[in-house]
Amino acid sequence: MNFDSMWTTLLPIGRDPRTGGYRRFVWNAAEQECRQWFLAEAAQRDLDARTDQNGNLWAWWGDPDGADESPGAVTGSHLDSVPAGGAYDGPLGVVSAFAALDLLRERGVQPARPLGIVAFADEEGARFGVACAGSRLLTGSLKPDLARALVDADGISYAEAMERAGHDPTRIGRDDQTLEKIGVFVELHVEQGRGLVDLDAPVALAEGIWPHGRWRFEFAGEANHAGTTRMEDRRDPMLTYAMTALAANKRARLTGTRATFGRIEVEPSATNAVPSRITAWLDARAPDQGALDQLLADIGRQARDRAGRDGTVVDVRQESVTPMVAFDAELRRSLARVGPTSRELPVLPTQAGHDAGILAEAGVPVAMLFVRNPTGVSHSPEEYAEPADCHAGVEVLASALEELLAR
Ligand code: HGY
Ligand code: MN
Ligand code: MN
Repeated sequence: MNFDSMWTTLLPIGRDPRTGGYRRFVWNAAEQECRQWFLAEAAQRDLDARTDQNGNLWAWWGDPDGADESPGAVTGSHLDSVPAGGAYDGPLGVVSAFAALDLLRERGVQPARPLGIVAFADEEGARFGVACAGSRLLTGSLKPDLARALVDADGISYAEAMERAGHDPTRIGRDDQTLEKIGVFVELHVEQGRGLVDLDAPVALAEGIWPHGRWRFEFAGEANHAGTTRMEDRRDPMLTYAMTALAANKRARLTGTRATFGRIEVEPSATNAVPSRITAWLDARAPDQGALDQLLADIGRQARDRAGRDGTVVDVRQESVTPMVAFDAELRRSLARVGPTSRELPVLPTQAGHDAGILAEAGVPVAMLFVRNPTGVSHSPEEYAEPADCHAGVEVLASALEELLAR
């Protein structure tokens, strides 16, 4: 299967040889090399390749602009990674998309509507903080002015980074012309847990995505000498942060939700100084909106209570949010039988965010396929899928597309 050769070409791009992790961030050199890879695969197959105004990559089999055409069946995922991310989260869906198209052509399928392959820009939001920026800009759920003003850790704005990569940042924003071409979207993704290991199955359909978001907590105190300042005279925001992180973990464990502080910045970050400020980012997720709101309210209250005792001040800002997503049940039912056996594909919920969720919010009928991950680990170089399972994923994706292309 062409899957293997494509996978081998993409694999070394942006990989840190020391850790095996990736740093493919939107508009950086590694991510642009991935874009070149995408365009080369599209060219090899004679597909109509385009970069839309928001930097999302498209490759079309058939004419998506044809007046008589039904809107396309679209598949794909993303090529960017989290810091030190794994190889599969995102790229598996894009490589599988090209491999599935090859399989459809081998099967002699004559599509009744165009087939689109997409690689959405900046799904992880690793560089500028907002997840799924490319698909959110496309649907209009991320406002262009807000996106342009986002800055990375080096103070480079989204607009500047995009311009340096040769794209016009003044044109970003809702793109109806592109949206209208998406009649249905199927995203294949590596599973980010052990659901399929437990079920002993290679591929599943997704049920929906938990509501989730990112919040920035600013803990402000007073910088002072680590030796001469008596313990009782300090206003140390590190303590407020530390207690908040513990409280968040406890609340999440007690309520069946998720709360993670995975990134903090310390000012001035000196070993012999009480810090003046801690900025900490909370990623929180829950099975329903009410539970997520309650979780945030509880963490915020505990942070403020502790700040009162520490003589510090807490400010909480939401940076991005994705409401509950339930994928199209009708579409799921119609794809349930495209699996490798006569059994229906199993159905799993997910706590991870995806561009598929953003399109579903915008009213596009969406389905997702998950491929078994034997380690159950994701957002880490430990993320994995066996070649045989990847091939099974391609087969299932091709069958799903075949069904959708006949409509
Ligand atoms: O963070 C997430 O849920 C996803 O993997 N982008
Ligand atoms: Mn991810
Ligand atoms: Mn992903």
